[in-house]
Amino acid sequence: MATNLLNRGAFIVLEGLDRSGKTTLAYLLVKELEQRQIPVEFMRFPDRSKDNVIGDTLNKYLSSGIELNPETSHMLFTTQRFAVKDQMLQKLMEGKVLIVDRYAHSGIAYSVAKGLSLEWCKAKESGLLRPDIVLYLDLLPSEGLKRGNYGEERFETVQFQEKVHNAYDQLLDDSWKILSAHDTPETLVRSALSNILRACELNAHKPVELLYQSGRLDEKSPLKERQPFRTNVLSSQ
Ligand code: 2DT
Ligand code: MG
Repeated sequence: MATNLLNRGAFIVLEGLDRSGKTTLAYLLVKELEQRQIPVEFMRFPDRSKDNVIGDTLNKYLSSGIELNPETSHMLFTTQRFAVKDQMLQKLMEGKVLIVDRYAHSGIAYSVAKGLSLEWCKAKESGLLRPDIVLYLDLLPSEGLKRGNYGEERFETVQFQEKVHNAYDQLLDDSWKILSAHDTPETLVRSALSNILRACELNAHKPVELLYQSGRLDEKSPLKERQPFRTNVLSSQ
């Protein structure tokens, strides 16, 4: 076991179709972890902040205010993730659990649903931090319709969500835990929490891996020694 690694936090991603309950579950999980005195931070992608140019552009795109071709929108979403990669690693190394509402898998699934190839999309996400767990909230595409405010945004049609659902299926790997979005919040929290606590224990002394790459971050060159990349323009965090 590596001895030069402090207890790092676990990197947890919540994924699923629109209206699958990711954000609600994320908030409940943060509360549960805080109650247990486990350091935790919540993040979400995309960051729609109007005070950064990419966030503002994506916000307009999602609410159908502007058009972008699929490659352009894909790369804007991806850029936001790379822009905070170092900050995310820093937080994990400080022992914080990261609860992240959507990540690279949304990026790939929604772009594949638009017709881009899986390989092209995966290549763009390669080199990001790899989540320890992806908690996937499995929702029938037709069920989303019955949940509140459906249809307000660009991708909220049953036909499109069906394509996203199929695309998510192609991303499943051993880091995924499938939860039924139809379960009660109490059941979801219980099951998600037990997965998270196990991941905290299992990964505390393991280096963070990289997504869709075989390499790992070099344990001998801690992030602290690296010059942080200036992300002020891209990120409000
Ligand atoms: P919400 O804010 O309701 O989660 O909607 N999306 C998201 C992409 O197309 N690519 C991405 O990389 C990410 C993170 C999914 C955000 C919408 O943006 C889509 C729904
Ligand atoms: Mg949405």
